[in-house]
Amino acid sequence: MSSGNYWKGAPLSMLYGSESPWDNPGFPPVQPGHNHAVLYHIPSNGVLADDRPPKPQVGQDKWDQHHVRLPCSKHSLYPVTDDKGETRLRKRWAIIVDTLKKPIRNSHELADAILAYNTKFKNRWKFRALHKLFNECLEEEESQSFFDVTLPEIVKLVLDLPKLIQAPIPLLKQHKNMSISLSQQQISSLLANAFFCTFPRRNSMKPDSEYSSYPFINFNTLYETSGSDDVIEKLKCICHYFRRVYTEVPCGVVTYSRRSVPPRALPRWRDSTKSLALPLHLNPVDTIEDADGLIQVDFANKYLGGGVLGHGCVQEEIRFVICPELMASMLFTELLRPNEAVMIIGGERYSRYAGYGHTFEWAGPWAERAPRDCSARRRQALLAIDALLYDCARHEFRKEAITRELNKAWVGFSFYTSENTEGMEYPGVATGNWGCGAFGGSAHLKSLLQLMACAQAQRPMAYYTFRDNKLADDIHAIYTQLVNYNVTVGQLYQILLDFCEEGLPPSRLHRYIVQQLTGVAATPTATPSATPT
Ligand code: AR6
Repeated sequence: MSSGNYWKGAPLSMLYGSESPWDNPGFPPVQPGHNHAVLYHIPSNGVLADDRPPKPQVGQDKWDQHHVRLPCSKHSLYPVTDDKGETRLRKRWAIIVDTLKKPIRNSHELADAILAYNTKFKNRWKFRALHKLFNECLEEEESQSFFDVTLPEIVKLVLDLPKLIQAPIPLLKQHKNMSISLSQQQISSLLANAFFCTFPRRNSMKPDSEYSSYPFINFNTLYETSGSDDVIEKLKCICHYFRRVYTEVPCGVVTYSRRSVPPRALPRWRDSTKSLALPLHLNPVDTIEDADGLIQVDFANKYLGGGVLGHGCVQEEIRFVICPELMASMLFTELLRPNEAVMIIGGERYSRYAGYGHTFEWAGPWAERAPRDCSARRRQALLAIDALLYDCARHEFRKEAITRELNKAWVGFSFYTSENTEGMEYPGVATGNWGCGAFGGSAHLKSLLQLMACAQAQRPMAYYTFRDNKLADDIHAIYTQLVNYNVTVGQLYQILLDFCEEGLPPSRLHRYIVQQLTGVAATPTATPSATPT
Protein backbone atom coordinates (compact mmCIF):
# COMPACT_ATOMS: atom_id res chain seq x y z
CA MET A 1 0.00 0.00 0.00
CA SER A 2 1.42 3.34 -0.91
CA SER A 3 1.92 5.82 1.88
CA GLY A 4 1.65 9.58 1.95
CA ASN A 5 -0.64 12.20 3.37
CA TYR A 6 -3.37 12.05 0.76
CA TRP A 7 -5.61 9.95 2.98
CA LYS A 8 -7.73 11.11 5.90
CA GLY A 9 -8.76 9.57 9.20
CA ALA A 10 -7.22 6.47 10.71
CA PRO A 11 -3.97 5.04 9.30
CA LEU A 12 -4.32 1.63 7.68
CA SER A 13 -2.27 0.07 10.49
CA MET A 14 -5.33 0.56 12.73
CA LEU A 15 -7.34 -1.67 10.42
CA TYR A 16 -5.06 -4.68 10.45
CA GLY A 17 -5.23 -5.58 14.12
CA SER A 18 -1.45 -6.06 13.92
CA GLU A 19 1.67 -4.23 12.85
CA SER A 20 1.59 -5.32 9.24
CA PRO A 21 -1.30 -6.40 7.00
CA TRP A 22 -0.17 -10.00 7.36
CA ASP A 23 0.40 -10.42 11.11
CA ASN A 24 -3.17 -10.91 12.35
CA PRO A 25 -4.38 -14.52 12.62
CA GLY A 26 -6.43 -14.37 9.41
CA PHE A 27 -9.49 -16.50 8.73
CA PRO A 28 -10.33 -19.99 10.03
CA PRO A 29 -8.23 -22.68 8.33
CA VAL A 30 -9.70 -25.11 5.82
CA GLN A 31 -11.49 -27.84 7.75
CA PRO A 32 -13.38 -30.49 5.77
CA GLY A 33 -16.87 -31.16 7.15
CA HIS A 34 -20.54 -31.47 6.28
CA ASN A 35 -20.63 -27.77 5.33
CA HIS A 36 -17.17 -27.57 3.78
CA ALA A 37 -16.35 -29.64 0.71
CA VAL A 38 -12.60 -29.92 0.25
CA LEU A 39 -11.78 -31.21 -3.21
CA TYR A 40 -8.10 -31.95 -2.56
CA HIS A 41 -6.37 -34.28 -0.15
CA ILE A 42 -5.12 -32.77 3.10
CA PRO A 43 -2.15 -34.77 4.46
CA SER A 44 -2.40 -36.17 7.99
CA ASN A 45 -0.13 -33.42 9.38
CA GLY A 46 -2.54 -30.88 7.87
CA VAL A 47 0.23 -29.09 5.97
CA LEU A 48 0.23 -28.84 2.18
CA ALA A 49 3.56 -28.86 0.33
CA ASP A 50 4.46 -25.42 -0.95
CA ASP A 51 6.29 -26.65 -4.05
CA ARG A 52 3.64 -28.89 -5.64
CA PRO A 53 -0.13 -28.78 -5.97
CA PRO A 54 -2.14 -30.95 -3.58
CA LYS A 55 -3.53 -34.27 -4.82
CA PRO A 56 -7.25 -34.52 -5.56
CA GLN A 57 -9.64 -35.93 -2.99
CA VAL A 58 -11.33 -39.07 -4.25
CA GLY A 59 -15.11 -39.41 -4.10
CA GLN A 60 -18.09 -40.63 -6.11
CA ASP A 61 -19.31 -39.11 -9.34
CA LYS A 62 -22.63 -37.34 -8.66
CA TRP A 63 -25.04 -36.31 -11.40
CA ASP A 64 -27.87 -34.55 -9.62
CA GLN A 65 -29.37 -31.16 -8.82
CA HIS A 66 -27.12 -30.66 -5.80
CA HIS A 67 -23.78 -30.90 -7.59
CA VAL A 68 -22.00 -29.34 -10.53
CA ARG A 69 -22.68 -31.46 -13.60
CA LEU A 70 -19.16 -32.06 -14.86
CA PRO A 71 -18.54 -32.63 -18.56
CA CYS A 72 -16.41 -35.67 -17.74
CA SER A 73 -19.16 -37.41 -15.78
CA LYS A 74 -20.11 -40.77 -17.25
CA HIS A 75 -23.71 -39.58 -17.07
CA SER A 76 -23.10 -36.67 -19.41
CA LEU A 77 -24.53 -37.94 -22.69
CA TYR A 78 -24.89 -36.17 -25.99
CA PRO A 79 -27.00 -37.01 -29.06
CA VAL A 80 -24.91 -37.66 -32.16
CA THR A 81 -26.32 -38.20 -35.62
CA ASP A 82 -24.31 -40.48 -37.92
CA ASP A 83 -23.97 -40.42 -41.72
CA LYS A 84 -27.14 -42.50 -42.10
CA GLY A 85 -29.10 -39.95 -40.14
CA GLU A 86 -29.42 -42.18 -37.08
CA THR A 87 -29.13 -40.53 -33.70
CA ARG A 88 -27.64 -42.21 -30.66
CA LEU A 89 -26.33 -41.04 -27.31
CA ARG A 90 -22.59 -40.82 -26.85
CA LYS A 91 -20.57 -39.85 -23.81
CA ARG A 92 -20.01 -36.16 -24.17
CA TRP A 93 -16.53 -36.42 -22.69
CA ALA A 94 -15.50 -38.85 -25.43
CA ILE A 95 -16.58 -36.31 -28.05
CA ILE A 96 -14.65 -33.57 -26.26
CA VAL A 97 -11.52 -35.72 -26.03
CA ASP A 98 -11.73 -36.75 -29.72
CA THR A 99 -12.23 -33.14 -30.76
CA LEU A 100 -9.46 -31.65 -28.69
CA LYS A 101 -6.90 -34.27 -29.70
CA LYS A 102 -6.88 -32.73 -33.18
CA PRO A 103 -4.71 -29.67 -33.76
CA ILE A 104 -6.37 -26.25 -33.51
CA ARG A 105 -4.43 -23.72 -35.57
CA ASN A 106 -6.60 -20.62 -35.63
CA SER A 107 -9.71 -19.02 -34.18
CA HIS A 108 -11.97 -20.67 -36.79
CA GLU A 109 -10.74 -24.13 -35.86
CA LEU A 110 -11.17 -23.21 -32.22
CA ALA A 111 -14.79 -22.19 -32.88
CA ASP A 112 -15.40 -25.42 -34.81
CA ALA A 113 -13.96 -27.47 -31.98
CA ILE A 114 -16.26 -25.82 -29.44
CA LEU A 115 -19.25 -26.37 -31.73
CA ALA A 116 -18.44 -30.08 -32.10
CA TYR A 117 -19.96 -30.74 -28.66
CA ASN A 118 -22.36 -27.76 -28.75
CA THR A 119 -23.96 -28.63 -32.09
CA LYS A 120 -27.27 -26.96 -31.20
CA PHE A 121 -25.55 -23.61 -31.45
CA LYS A 122 -23.88 -24.15 -34.83
CA ASN A 123 -25.89 -21.46 -36.53
CA ARG A 124 -26.12 -19.19 -33.53
CA TRP A 125 -22.66 -18.78 -32.02
CA LYS A 126 -20.51 -16.52 -34.18
CA PHE A 127 -17.42 -16.11 -31.93
CA ARG A 128 -17.02 -12.51 -33.08
CA ALA A 129 -14.84 -11.35 -30.18
CA LEU A 130 -12.58 -14.38 -30.47
CA HIS A 131 -12.01 -13.88 -34.20
CA LYS A 132 -11.41 -10.19 -33.65
CA LEU A 133 -8.81 -10.81 -30.96
CA PHE A 134 -6.77 -13.30 -32.95
CA ASN A 135 -7.24 -11.91 -36.44
CA GLU A 136 -7.34 -8.15 -35.92
CA CYS A 137 -6.02 -7.13 -32.51
CA LEU A 138 -3.00 -9.28 -31.78
CA GLU A 139 0.17 -9.22 -33.88
CA GLU A 140 0.41 -12.24 -36.17
CA GLU A 141 3.27 -13.73 -34.12
CA GLU A 142 1.30 -13.31 -30.90
CA SER A 143 -1.67 -15.18 -32.35
CA GLN A 144 0.63 -17.82 -33.75
CA SER A 145 2.29 -18.29 -30.39
CA PHE A 146 -1.11 -18.60 -28.73
CA PHE A 147 -2.19 -21.42 -31.04
CA ASP A 148 1.22 -23.11 -31.08
CA VAL A 149 2.05 -22.93 -27.39
CA THR A 150 -0.69 -21.64 -25.09
CA LEU A 151 -3.74 -23.37 -26.54
CA PRO A 152 -2.24 -26.90 -26.43
CA GLU A 153 -1.54 -26.27 -22.74
CA ILE A 154 -5.13 -25.11 -22.16
CA VAL A 155 -6.28 -28.29 -23.93
CA LYS A 156 -4.15 -30.36 -21.54
CA LEU A 157 -5.80 -28.60 -18.61
CA VAL A 158 -9.24 -29.35 -20.08
CA LEU A 159 -8.45 -33.02 -20.54
CA ASP A 160 -6.91 -33.31 -17.07
CA LEU A 161 -10.31 -32.60 -15.51
CA PRO A 162 -11.17 -36.25 -14.64
CA LYS A 163 -7.70 -36.67 -13.08
CA LEU A 164 -7.83 -33.42 -11.14
CA ILE A 165 -11.45 -33.41 -9.94
CA GLN A 166 -12.33 -36.80 -8.51
CA ALA A 167 -14.98 -35.82 -5.99
CA PRO A 168 -18.32 -34.09 -6.61
CA ILE A 169 -18.47 -30.29 -6.33
CA PRO A 170 -21.59 -29.28 -4.40
CA LEU A 171 -23.60 -26.27 -5.52
CA LEU A 172 -23.56 -23.30 -3.15
CA LYS A 173 -27.32 -23.03 -3.06
CA GLN A 174 -29.52 -20.35 -1.58
CA HIS A 175 -30.23 -20.50 2.19
CA LYS A 176 -27.05 -22.50 2.80
CA ASN A 177 -23.97 -21.75 4.83
CA MET A 178 -21.49 -23.76 2.89
CA SER A 179 -17.89 -23.66 1.66
CA ILE A 180 -15.92 -25.27 -1.14
CA SER A 181 -12.13 -25.42 -1.23
CA LEU A 182 -10.33 -26.22 -4.46
CA SER A 183 -6.66 -26.25 -5.34
CA GLN A 184 -5.56 -23.55 -7.77
CA GLN A 185 -4.59 -26.34 -10.17
CA GLN A 186 -8.11 -27.78 -10.03
CA ILE A 187 -9.52 -24.30 -10.66
CA SER A 188 -7.28 -23.88 -13.72
CA SER A 189 -8.74 -27.07 -15.18
CA LEU A 190 -12.31 -25.93 -14.47
CA LEU A 191 -11.59 -22.57 -16.11
CA ALA A 192 -9.95 -24.26 -19.10
CA ASN A 193 -13.20 -26.20 -19.49
CA ALA A 194 -15.14 -22.95 -19.28
CA PHE A 195 -12.84 -21.50 -21.96
CA PHE A 196 -13.74 -24.47 -24.19
CA CYS A 197 -17.44 -24.23 -23.21
CA THR A 198 -17.69 -27.86 -22.09
CA PHE A 199 -20.02 -27.47 -19.08
CA PRO A 200 -23.30 -29.23 -19.83
CA ARG A 201 -26.70 -27.57 -19.38
CA ARG A 202 -25.16 -24.12 -18.89
CA ASN A 203 -25.96 -22.50 -22.22
CA SER A 204 -29.72 -22.17 -22.05
CA MET A 205 -31.19 -18.67 -21.90
CA LYS A 206 -34.63 -20.01 -20.95
CA PRO A 207 -35.95 -18.65 -17.64
CA ASP A 208 -37.07 -22.11 -16.48
CA SER A 209 -33.86 -23.99 -17.39
CA GLU A 210 -32.03 -25.97 -14.71
CA TYR A 211 -29.30 -23.36 -14.19
CA SER A 212 -31.34 -20.21 -14.74
CA SER A 213 -30.59 -19.11 -11.18
CA TYR A 214 -26.83 -19.51 -11.72
CA PRO A 215 -24.38 -17.27 -13.58
CA PHE A 216 -23.16 -18.30 -17.01
CA ILE A 217 -19.86 -20.14 -16.88
CA ASN A 218 -19.06 -21.23 -20.44
CA PHE A 219 -17.07 -18.43 -22.06
CA ASN A 220 -19.16 -18.41 -25.25
CA THR A 221 -21.16 -15.45 -23.89
CA LEU A 222 -17.92 -13.45 -23.93
CA TYR A 223 -16.95 -14.69 -27.39
CA GLU A 224 -20.41 -13.70 -28.63
CA THR A 225 -20.09 -10.01 -27.77
CA SER A 226 -19.28 -7.58 -30.56
CA GLY A 227 -15.66 -7.58 -29.40
CA SER A 228 -15.44 -4.02 -28.13
CA ASP A 229 -12.00 -2.89 -26.99
CA ASP A 230 -12.67 -3.68 -23.33
CA VAL A 231 -13.84 -7.21 -24.17
CA ILE A 232 -10.64 -7.78 -26.14
CA GLU A 233 -8.65 -6.60 -23.12
CA LYS A 234 -10.61 -8.95 -20.85
CA LEU A 235 -9.70 -11.81 -23.18
CA LYS A 236 -6.04 -10.78 -22.94
CA CYS A 237 -6.26 -11.02 -19.13
CA ILE A 238 -7.72 -14.52 -19.45
CA CYS A 239 -5.06 -15.65 -21.94
CA HIS A 240 -2.40 -14.28 -19.64
CA TYR A 241 -3.86 -16.24 -16.73
CA PHE A 242 -3.58 -19.50 -18.68
CA ARG A 243 0.00 -18.67 -19.72
CA ARG A 244 0.89 -18.16 -16.08
CA VAL A 245 -0.73 -21.30 -14.70
CA TYR A 246 0.92 -23.66 -17.14
CA THR A 247 4.37 -22.09 -16.93
CA GLU A 248 4.28 -21.96 -13.15
CA VAL A 249 1.61 -24.28 -11.74
CA PRO A 250 0.19 -22.55 -8.64
CA CYS A 251 0.38 -24.72 -5.53
CA GLY A 252 -2.15 -23.05 -3.27
CA VAL A 253 -5.87 -23.35 -2.65
CA VAL A 254 -8.95 -21.13 -2.69
CA THR A 255 -12.03 -21.25 -0.44
CA TYR A 256 -15.47 -20.09 -1.66
CA SER A 257 -17.99 -19.59 1.16
CA ARG A 258 -21.62 -18.64 1.11
CA ARG A 259 -23.21 -17.03 4.17
CA SER A 260 -26.96 -16.95 4.60
CA VAL A 261 -28.46 -15.31 7.68
CA PRO A 262 -32.11 -16.07 8.46
CA PRO A 263 -34.26 -12.91 8.75
CA ARG A 264 -34.80 -13.45 12.50
CA ALA A 265 -31.03 -13.22 13.10
CA LEU A 266 -30.55 -9.91 11.27
CA PRO A 267 -29.79 -6.86 13.43
CA ARG A 268 -32.68 -4.77 14.77
CA TRP A 269 -31.25 -1.59 13.41
CA ARG A 270 -33.46 0.80 15.32
CA ASP A 271 -32.39 -0.74 18.63
CA SER A 272 -28.67 -0.91 17.95
CA THR A 273 -26.56 0.89 20.54
CA LYS A 274 -23.27 0.24 18.75
CA SER A 275 -21.04 3.28 18.47
CA LEU A 276 -20.07 4.68 15.09
CA ALA A 277 -16.66 5.65 16.44
CA LEU A 278 -14.66 2.99 14.64
CA PRO A 279 -11.34 3.48 12.86
CA LEU A 280 -12.19 4.99 9.45
CA HIS A 281 -9.57 5.41 6.75
CA LEU A 282 -10.56 7.58 3.76
CA ASN A 283 -8.56 7.25 0.60
CA PRO A 284 -9.19 9.05 -2.72
CA VAL A 285 -6.05 7.74 -4.43
CA ASP A 286 -5.68 3.97 -4.13
CA THR A 287 -8.20 1.33 -5.12
CA ILE A 288 -9.79 -1.50 -3.18
CA GLU A 289 -7.51 -4.15 -4.64
CA ASP A 290 -4.53 -2.20 -3.22
CA ALA A 291 -5.80 -2.76 0.32
CA ASP A 292 -3.46 -5.53 1.42
CA GLY A 293 -4.73 -7.70 4.22
CA LEU A 294 -8.22 -6.17 4.41
CA ILE A 295 -11.53 -7.74 3.39
CA GLN A 296 -11.91 -6.31 -0.10
CA VAL A 297 -15.48 -5.69 -1.20
CA ASP A 298 -16.68 -6.82 -4.62
CA PHE A 299 -19.48 -4.56 -5.85
CA ALA A 300 -21.29 -7.61 -7.03
CA ASN A 301 -24.25 -8.60 -9.07
CA LYS A 302 -26.61 -11.12 -7.46
CA TYR A 303 -25.39 -13.37 -10.28
CA LEU A 304 -21.72 -13.41 -9.24
CA GLY A 305 -19.33 -12.02 -11.80
CA GLY A 306 -22.01 -9.77 -13.31
CA GLY A 307 -21.08 -9.03 -16.88
CA VAL A 308 -17.57 -10.51 -16.77
CA LEU A 309 -18.52 -13.01 -19.49
CA GLY A 310 -20.30 -10.30 -21.46
CA HIS A 311 -20.05 -6.57 -21.98
CA GLY A 312 -19.55 -5.45 -18.36
CA CYS A 313 -16.25 -3.86 -17.42
CA VAL A 314 -16.62 -2.10 -14.07
CA GLN A 315 -15.39 -2.97 -10.59
CA GLU A 316 -16.59 -6.59 -10.33
CA GLU A 317 -15.80 -7.57 -13.90
CA ILE A 318 -12.32 -6.04 -13.73
CA ARG A 319 -11.63 -7.82 -10.47
CA PHE A 320 -12.75 -11.15 -11.91
CA VAL A 321 -10.54 -10.90 -15.00
CA ILE A 322 -7.42 -9.79 -13.14
CA CYS A 323 -8.07 -12.59 -10.61
CA PRO A 324 -9.69 -15.26 -12.83
CA GLU A 325 -9.88 -17.86 -10.05
CA LEU A 326 -12.81 -15.82 -8.77
CA MET A 327 -14.70 -16.89 -11.90
CA ALA A 328 -14.85 -20.48 -10.67
CA SER A 329 -17.48 -19.21 -8.18
CA MET A 330 -19.79 -18.71 -11.16
CA LEU A 331 -19.83 -22.46 -11.71
CA PHE A 332 -21.49 -23.27 -8.41
CA THR A 333 -22.94 -20.16 -6.71
CA GLU A 334 -26.69 -19.70 -7.01
CA LEU A 335 -27.85 -16.09 -7.25
CA LEU A 336 -27.60 -14.22 -3.96
CA ARG A 337 -30.64 -13.47 -1.86
CA PRO A 338 -30.90 -10.19 0.11
CA ASN A 339 -29.60 -11.84 3.30
CA GLU A 340 -26.61 -13.56 1.69
CA ALA A 341 -22.98 -12.82 0.85
CA VAL A 342 -20.02 -14.74 -0.56
CA MET A 343 -16.43 -14.62 0.64
CA ILE A 344 -13.59 -15.94 -1.49
CA ILE A 345 -10.26 -16.46 0.26
CA GLY A 346 -7.09 -17.11 -1.68
CA GLY A 347 -7.92 -15.88 -5.19
CA GLU A 348 -4.63 -14.73 -6.66
CA ARG A 349 -4.13 -11.65 -8.79
CA TYR A 350 -2.44 -12.30 -12.16
CA SER A 351 -2.74 -9.06 -14.15
CA ARG A 352 -2.21 -5.35 -13.91
CA TYR A 353 -4.72 -3.10 -15.56
CA ALA A 354 -5.16 0.50 -16.64
CA GLY A 355 -8.31 2.47 -17.42
CA TYR A 356 -11.87 1.61 -16.46
CA GLY A 357 -15.00 0.70 -18.38
CA HIS A 358 -14.47 1.34 -22.09
CA THR A 359 -10.87 2.42 -21.51
CA PHE A 360 -9.96 -0.74 -19.59
CA GLU A 361 -6.67 -2.33 -20.71
CA TRP A 362 -4.61 -5.34 -19.73
CA ALA A 363 -1.35 -3.79 -18.54
CA GLY A 364 0.90 -6.82 -18.11
CA PRO A 365 1.61 -9.43 -15.46
CA TRP A 366 1.11 -8.85 -11.75
CA ALA A 367 3.27 -10.59 -9.18
CA GLU A 368 1.04 -11.49 -6.24
CA ARG A 369 2.48 -10.13 -3.01
CA ALA A 370 0.04 -11.62 -0.49
CA PRO A 371 1.66 -14.42 1.53
CA ARG A 372 -0.15 -17.74 2.03
CA ASP A 373 -2.03 -18.62 5.21
CA CYS A 374 -1.69 -21.91 7.11
CA SER A 375 -4.10 -23.54 4.63
CA ALA A 376 -1.97 -22.45 1.63
CA ARG A 377 -4.41 -19.73 0.55
CA ARG A 378 -3.17 -16.35 -0.57
CA ARG A 379 -4.17 -13.85 2.09
CA GLN A 380 -6.64 -12.18 -0.23
CA ALA A 381 -10.24 -12.07 0.98
CA LEU A 382 -12.85 -10.88 -1.46
CA LEU A 383 -16.36 -10.21 -0.18
CA ALA A 384 -19.15 -10.22 -2.75
CA ILE A 385 -22.22 -8.20 -1.79
CA ASP A 386 -24.78 -7.01 -4.30
CA ALA A 387 -26.48 -3.65 -3.90
CA LEU A 388 -29.86 -2.91 -5.46
CA LEU A 389 -30.15 -1.20 -8.83
CA TYR A 390 -31.83 2.22 -8.60
CA ASP A 391 -33.09 3.85 -11.73
CA CYS A 392 -34.52 6.69 -9.71
CA ALA A 393 -32.60 8.32 -6.85
CA ARG A 394 -35.66 8.61 -4.64
CA HIS A 395 -36.19 4.84 -4.55
CA GLU A 396 -33.00 4.44 -2.56
CA PHE A 397 -34.38 6.74 0.16
CA ARG A 398 -37.06 4.38 1.42
CA LYS A 399 -37.10 2.44 4.66
CA GLU A 400 -37.19 -0.97 2.92
CA ALA A 401 -34.29 -0.07 0.61
CA ILE A 402 -32.17 1.33 3.45
CA THR A 403 -32.83 -1.70 5.63
CA ARG A 404 -32.13 -4.10 2.78
CA GLU A 405 -28.75 -2.52 2.00
CA LEU A 406 -27.82 -2.40 5.70
CA ASN A 407 -28.65 -6.07 6.09
CA LYS A 408 -26.74 -7.02 2.96
CA ALA A 409 -23.63 -5.10 4.01
CA TRP A 410 -23.82 -6.46 7.55
CA VAL A 411 -24.19 -10.10 6.41
CA GLY A 412 -20.96 -9.61 4.48
CA PHE A 413 -19.00 -7.56 6.99
CA SER A 414 -19.81 -9.90 9.87
CA PHE A 415 -18.52 -12.97 7.99
CA TYR A 416 -16.18 -14.80 10.41
CA THR A 417 -16.74 -12.46 13.34
CA SER A 418 -16.97 -13.95 16.80
CA GLU A 419 -20.30 -13.81 18.64
CA ASN A 420 -20.73 -11.25 21.41
CA THR A 421 -17.24 -9.81 21.31
CA GLU A 422 -16.80 -6.35 22.77
CA GLY A 423 -13.61 -5.38 20.94
CA MET A 424 -12.89 -4.66 17.29
CA GLU A 425 -12.81 -7.52 14.79
CA TYR A 426 -9.89 -7.70 12.35
CA PRO A 427 -9.09 -7.33 9.57
CA GLY A 428 -11.13 -4.30 8.57
CA VAL A 429 -13.23 -3.89 5.44
CA ALA A 430 -11.93 -2.14 2.30
CA THR A 431 -14.86 -0.71 0.39
CA GLY A 432 -16.01 2.35 -1.54
CA ASN A 433 -18.87 3.52 -3.71
CA TRP A 434 -20.75 0.23 -3.50
CA GLY A 435 -23.89 0.35 -5.62
CA CYS A 436 -23.11 3.87 -6.81
CA GLY A 437 -21.87 3.31 -10.37
CA ALA A 438 -23.75 0.93 -12.63
CA PHE A 439 -26.38 0.57 -9.90
CA GLY A 440 -27.05 4.30 -9.61
CA GLY A 441 -26.96 4.72 -5.82
CA SER A 442 -25.80 7.73 -3.80
CA ALA A 443 -22.30 7.57 -2.30
CA HIS A 444 -23.32 9.94 0.50
CA LEU A 445 -25.96 7.45 1.63
CA LYS A 446 -24.11 4.20 0.86
CA SER A 447 -20.99 5.34 2.75
CA LEU A 448 -23.13 5.91 5.86
CA LEU A 449 -24.92 2.58 5.50
CA GLN A 450 -21.59 0.79 5.19
CA LEU A 451 -20.24 2.69 8.20
CA MET A 452 -23.27 1.51 10.19
CA ALA A 453 -22.85 -2.09 9.00
CA CYS A 454 -19.16 -2.00 9.90
CA ALA A 455 -19.97 -0.56 13.32
CA GLN A 456 -22.55 -3.30 13.88
CA ALA A 457 -20.04 -5.97 12.82
CA GLN A 458 -17.31 -4.19 14.83
CA ARG A 459 -14.94 -4.06 11.90
CA PRO A 460 -12.93 -0.94 11.03
CA MET A 461 -13.46 0.48 7.56
CA ALA A 462 -11.25 1.78 4.75
CA TYR A 463 -13.25 3.73 2.18
CA TYR A 464 -11.76 4.28 -1.28
CA THR A 465 -13.50 7.19 -3.00
CA PHE A 466 -12.04 6.47 -6.46
CA ARG A 467 -10.32 9.78 -7.13
CA ASP A 468 -13.10 11.83 -5.51
CA ASN A 469 -11.41 14.16 -3.00
CA LYS A 470 -14.60 16.02 -2.25
CA LEU A 471 -16.40 12.82 -1.31
CA ALA A 472 -13.53 11.84 1.03
CA ASP A 473 -13.80 15.27 2.69
CA ASP A 474 -17.60 15.00 2.97
CA ILE A 475 -17.49 11.55 4.56
CA HIS A 476 -14.75 12.62 6.94
CA ALA A 477 -16.75 15.67 8.00
CA ILE A 478 -20.00 13.79 8.66
CA TYR A 479 -18.17 10.97 10.43
CA THR A 480 -16.45 13.51 12.71
CA GLN A 481 -19.82 15.01 13.61
CA LEU A 482 -21.38 11.62 14.28
CA VAL A 483 -18.51 10.68 16.55
CA ASN A 484 -18.50 14.06 18.33
CA TYR A 485 -22.18 13.63 19.11
CA ASN A 486 -21.70 9.97 20.21
CA VAL A 487 -24.31 8.87 17.71
CA THR A 488 -25.21 5.19 17.74
CA VAL A 489 -26.12 3.00 14.79
CA GLY A 490 -29.76 2.96 15.95
CA GLN A 491 -29.90 6.76 16.21
CA LEU A 492 -28.46 7.26 12.73
CA TYR A 493 -30.91 4.69 11.36
CA GLN A 494 -33.77 6.72 12.78
CA ILE A 495 -32.37 9.96 11.35
CA LEU A 496 -32.14 8.32 7.92
CA LEU A 497 -35.73 7.13 8.13
CA ASP A 498 -36.86 10.61 9.18
CA PHE A 499 -34.99 12.03 6.19
CA CYS A 500 -36.85 9.61 3.92
CA GLU A 501 -40.17 10.59 5.55
CA GLU A 502 -39.53 14.27 4.94
CA GLY A 503 -38.99 13.61 1.24
CA LEU A 504 -36.07 16.04 1.01
CA PRO A 505 -33.78 15.93 -2.03
CA PRO A 506 -31.01 13.29 -1.62
CA SER A 507 -28.35 16.00 -1.97
CA ARG A 508 -29.50 17.46 1.37
CA LEU A 509 -28.68 14.29 3.36
CA HIS A 510 -25.51 15.31 5.19
CA ARG A 511 -26.85 18.78 5.94
CA TYR A 512 -30.02 17.25 7.36
CA ILE A 513 -28.06 14.91 9.63
CA VAL A 514 -25.97 17.77 11.00
CA GLN A 515 -29.17 19.73 11.55
CA GLN A 516 -30.67 16.88 13.57
CA LEU A 517 -27.51 16.57 15.65
CA THR A 518 -27.05 20.23 16.41
CA GLY A 519 -30.73 20.95 16.66
CA VAL A 520 -30.28 24.07 14.52
CA ALA A 521 -30.45 24.61 10.79
CA ALA A 522 -26.85 24.22 9.76
CA THR A 523 -26.01 26.55 6.92
CA PRO A 524 -23.73 25.50 4.08
CA THR A 525 -21.13 28.02 5.28
CA ALA A 526 -21.17 26.60 8.82
CA THR A 527 -20.50 23.05 7.62
CA PRO A 528 -19.15 23.41 4.11
CA SER A 529 -17.47 20.03 3.80
CA ALA A 530 -20.51 18.16 5.17
CA THR A 531 -22.74 19.52 2.48
CA PRO A 532 -22.83 17.49 -0.68
CA THR A 533 -23.71 19.41 -3.76
N1 AR6 B 1 -11.69 0.58 -6.09
C1 AR6 B 1 -12.45 1.52 -5.48
N2 AR6 B 1 -13.56 2.06 -6.02
C2 AR6 B 1 -13.92 1.65 -7.24
C3 AR6 B 1 -13.17 0.68 -7.96
C4 AR6 B 1 -12.01 0.14 -7.33
N3 AR6 B 1 -11.25 -0.78 -7.92
N4 AR6 B 1 -13.76 0.48 -9.14
C5 AR6 B 1 -14.85 1.29 -9.17
N5 AR6 B 1 -14.94 1.99 -8.03
P1 AR6 B 1 -19.62 -0.34 -9.96
P2 AR6 B 1 -22.17 -0.95 -8.62
C6 AR6 B 1 -15.99 2.97 -7.65
O1 AR6 B 1 -20.37 0.42 -10.95
O2 AR6 B 1 -22.76 0.39 -8.83
C7 AR6 B 1 -21.21 -4.72 -12.24
O3 AR6 B 1 -21.68 -5.04 -13.51
C8 AR6 B 1 -16.41 3.91 -8.77
O4 AR6 B 1 -16.73 5.16 -8.16
O5 AR6 B 1 -18.74 -1.45 -10.43
O6 AR6 B 1 -22.38 -1.64 -7.32
C9 AR6 B 1 -21.66 -5.75 -11.22
O7 AR6 B 1 -21.58 -7.05 -11.74
C10 AR6 B 1 -17.64 3.25 -9.32
O8 AR6 B 1 -18.50 4.16 -9.97
O9 AR6 B 1 -20.58 -0.99 -8.84
C11 AR6 B 1 -23.06 -5.33 -10.96
O10 AR6 B 1 -23.94 -5.79 -11.95
C12 AR6 B 1 -18.27 2.69 -8.07
O11 AR6 B 1 -17.15 2.24 -7.30
C13 AR6 B 1 -22.98 -3.83 -11.01
O12 AR6 B 1 -21.85 -3.53 -11.86
C14 AR6 B 1 -19.25 1.59 -8.28
O13 AR6 B 1 -18.69 0.57 -9.09
C15 AR6 B 1 -22.72 -3.24 -9.66
O14 AR6 B 1 -22.75 -1.85 -9.78
